[in-house]
Amino acid sequence: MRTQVAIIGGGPAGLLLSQLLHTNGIDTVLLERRTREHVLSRIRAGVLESGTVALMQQAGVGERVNDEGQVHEGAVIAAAGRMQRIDFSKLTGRHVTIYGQTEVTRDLYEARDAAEAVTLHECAGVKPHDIDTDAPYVTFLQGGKVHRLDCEFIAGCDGFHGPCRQAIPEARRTEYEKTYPFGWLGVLSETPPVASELIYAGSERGFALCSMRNETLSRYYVQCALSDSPEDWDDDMFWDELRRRLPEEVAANLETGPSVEKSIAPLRSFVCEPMRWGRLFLCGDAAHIVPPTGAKGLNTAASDVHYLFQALKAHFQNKNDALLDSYSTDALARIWKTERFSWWMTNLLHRYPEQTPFDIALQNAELDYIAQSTAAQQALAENYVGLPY
Ligand code: RFL
Ligand code: PHB
Repeated sequence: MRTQVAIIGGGPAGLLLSQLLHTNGIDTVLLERRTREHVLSRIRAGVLESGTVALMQQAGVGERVNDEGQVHEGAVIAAAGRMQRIDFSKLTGRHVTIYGQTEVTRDLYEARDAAEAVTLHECAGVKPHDIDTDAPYVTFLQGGKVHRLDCEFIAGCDGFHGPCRQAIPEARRTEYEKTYPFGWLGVLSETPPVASELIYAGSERGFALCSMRNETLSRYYVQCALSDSPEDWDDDMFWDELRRRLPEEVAANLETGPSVEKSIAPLRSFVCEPMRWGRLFLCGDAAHIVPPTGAKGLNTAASDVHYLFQALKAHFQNKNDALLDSYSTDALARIWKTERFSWWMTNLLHRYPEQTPFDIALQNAELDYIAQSTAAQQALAENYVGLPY
């Protein structure tokens, strides 16, 4: 088998890259470890930057997000006794769109079907070879047989646990990591959202987030211990804890119902440098992770896709490799700013086990500063709606 770009991983990064390349006449084969149903059932991100939506439009999958995505022109920070609305539109002239990652991946898989693009599911033992030569290839096991895919480039879109990052020699790779001493317990419920905009709440009992997917589907989170498992939390416990962390007037409006999904995600910041080795290019969670507080995971994967797509297009259409050569530097410059923002927002709103009264006073001072300073609100809004590519 031969293709121009072998894409490892069929999450949002791999699917979006493949579709963008396909619409520009560049051939790809996408290798995914899991079934399509499994990929489509993972409940993850819900907030899209306008740059992410623009990329979907460029890839020809913008119709449903345009029709069904909810435009949000602000969000609320509810902490230190006040509810502070951050007005994205007024402060930045921009907005975010509420549209689930499940829907993004569904739209992309449907576009692949329509384009008859090659997707191989349930590929085991996927391994990149000869990435530091002009003739890289990938081997994998599918249907009980070993296959070889020859290509010109490999895009490592295989998420945090995939094999691509490990293919960069350990001695030449630097990994920066910070783990947080808590996780997020998330619940999806078929109830109307408690408010029309997202509410990020900091409280003495810890962080909580009120989010949504549409008018009848809500997504809520509470900060939890890393040792907790979803079975430790029945639905009533979850709703009680969520109510306690919200301002009274919000809690009073909370409509509860049975959870349709419940999961715990640990919080982590992680960056791998460089993001390129020879003809292997890492993209998305394969190269970096952010804690979900700033809603940046999926959006950062999309910004990598933007840089890599432009670079591959310049190579194949104009024989110009300048953007391939600067890919790692260009992508990392934006990633580090997003890492900073996600870390900052996490620190602002969570309770830490070892937190001292001094630390808490600083959090309150910062929240007070945000409430009083348009410049501080603008900095938050500018990062939240997404920094330019
Ligand atoms: P993904 O989505 O992890 O996709 C990688 C794909 O690669 C496949 N794969 C392999 N394929 C072939 N061979 C192998 N050996 C492979 N190993 C792995 C996987 O099956 C998968 O299909 O990475 P990608 O495309 O970079 O997209 C990134 C986003 O998915 C991610 O940043 C966000 O979902 C992060 N994230 C969240 N971000 C937000 O902005 N808001 C959220 O609320 C939010 N919640 C979450 C999240 C990530 C989570 N994870 C990864 C545990 C909740 C969770 C639980
Ligand atoms: C979500 O809707 O799942 C969501 C929204 C905002 C975040 C994180 C997750 O910051």
